[in-house]
Amino acid sequence: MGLFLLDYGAGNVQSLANSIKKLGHEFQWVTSPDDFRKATTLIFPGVGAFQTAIEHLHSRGLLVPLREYIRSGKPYFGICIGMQVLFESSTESPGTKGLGIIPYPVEKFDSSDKSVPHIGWNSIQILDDPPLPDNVADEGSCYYFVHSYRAKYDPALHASAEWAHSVTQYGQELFVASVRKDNVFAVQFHPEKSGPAGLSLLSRWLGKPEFELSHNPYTTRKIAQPKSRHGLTKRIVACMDVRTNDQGDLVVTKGDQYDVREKSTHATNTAGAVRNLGKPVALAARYAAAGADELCLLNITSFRHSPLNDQPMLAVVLAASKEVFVPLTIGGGIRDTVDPDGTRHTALEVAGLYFRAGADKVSVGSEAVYAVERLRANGNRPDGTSAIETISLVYGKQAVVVSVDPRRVYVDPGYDGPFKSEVVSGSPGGSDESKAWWYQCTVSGGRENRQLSVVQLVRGVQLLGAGEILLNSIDRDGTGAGFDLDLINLVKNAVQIPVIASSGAGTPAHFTQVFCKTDSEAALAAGIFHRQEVTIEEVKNALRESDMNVRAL
Ligand code: 1PR
Repeated sequence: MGLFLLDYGAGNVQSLANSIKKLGHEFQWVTSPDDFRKATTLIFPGVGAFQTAIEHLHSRGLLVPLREYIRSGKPYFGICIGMQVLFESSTESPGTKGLGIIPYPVEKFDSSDKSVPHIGWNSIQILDDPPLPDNVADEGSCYYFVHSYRAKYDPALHASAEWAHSVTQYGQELFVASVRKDNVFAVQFHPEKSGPAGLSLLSRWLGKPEFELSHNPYTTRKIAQPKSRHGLTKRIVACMDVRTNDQGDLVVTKGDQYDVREKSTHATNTAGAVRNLGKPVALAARYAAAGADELCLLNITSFRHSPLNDQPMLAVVLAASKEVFVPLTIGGGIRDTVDPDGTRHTALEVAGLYFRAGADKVSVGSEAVYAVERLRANGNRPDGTSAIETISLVYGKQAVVVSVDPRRVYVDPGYDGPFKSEVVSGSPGGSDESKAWWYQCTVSGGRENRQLSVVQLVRGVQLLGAGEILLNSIDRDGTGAGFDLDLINLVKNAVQIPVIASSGAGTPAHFTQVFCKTDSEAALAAGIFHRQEVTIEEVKNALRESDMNVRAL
């Protein structure tokens, strides 16, 4: 069939292209309005901002032909932004009109009872009644969502009842997870990032004859009601710190409190060498196959290189995105850079390169600290120039993670310094009993301390438009002593965006503990997975035993 993919110029479409190739289908990219006439089947994927998507389509003369294509009755499959553009408008960008095929607006999630964006693996409830025997989506599976805006499910509203094919619950809100009517099928989640369940959905849709894709058998739809608890699962993230070793090979390494060099010689003479725990792409594929809900690749020596010349890391992302169909966050060096020949690149260009290579989110580290320092010097008024602001404007805030590297600063009980309101005291009976401390931000992988607290940082980056916090702890990194629960609670109480707890995991029980004692949405580990001391399945089994939602493979 004449399958075309529409790339509106922002957002990661590479993953979808890779998954379609993996499923053995050929496709062409839409490059001109004329391609809509040639297309017999069209997929419009995309993560990003509503306004950017509409403006790109408009400026390339694709908006009207896209509407005509959909109205012509030929099969259309929209993903995320490809679903949202079908609606009349989005409160993400008041004044920007959508295609208006579904006559009601997309609006922001209510953040009063939950973190926004909605990020992670959630279940769907299919509304076809009676169920179709060969529905492309699968009610027993979890799919990966990443969005701040959603079409509310409101069965009293005719258009909602008519279009909503499945719903998902986040907090107490039910929203439209997929729409299906005549030739249109569109999903709010990302099948290309939803592991085997997502590939199966794509495969089933692509495997249907065009006639069937254009003419859905009539079904009535049941009315969904919110349940007592939503289906969003706790995410388990595997993190790979990547750098070149002394032989010039790109390896996954792992520090103890950020020191990645071997200490003891033991049998081999390796003292001082960069710890080598494997090859990045091979490890990424292994973790995805083992059930990791998300992968994180951090280029930990980026501050010494220009990322645009850092071809090995880009090559890693390109190769990993061909093998891995779960979300991929790339960090290290996301900032304005200058090539050795003097060519300047903005952080937005750097991020764009990684998104096009296959990253779903970028993680900003040192640059986020500098941006918040500037923000505070400017009376907490964002000026639109920081990496966080420019990237989130184009790709959406859900694509911007801020990686935080805090370190404890112990103080006397009577401490009266500038961070006194953020001082944490050790709990009675704990190893830190009788101690008090605050958390200081660092840059360049912990090498330099800044006069900024972790609370000031996370509040600042939320204001600038970050979508998620990756919360490391230099004190706990590589220790296996468990997550720093005081730090995680401090940060969770300071922001409304999701938080990934990181550093210190040593046992499956540490994951249960972090989800029982804090509201973090995800937990990340590195060392225990690299050294194969604990498997991802063991972690998930421990969470299941504590009655927590986790994604099955
Ligand atoms: O400043 O934007 O270029 O980003 C640099 C990135 O590299 C930051 O995300 C920073 O956290 C990371 N980084 C820099 N140096 C190191 C290092 O280890 N020497 N790694 C480093 C940070 C911490 C976590 C680790 C968890 C879990 N690594 O990534 O995976 O602590 O470890 P564990 O489970 O073994 O305890 P920029």
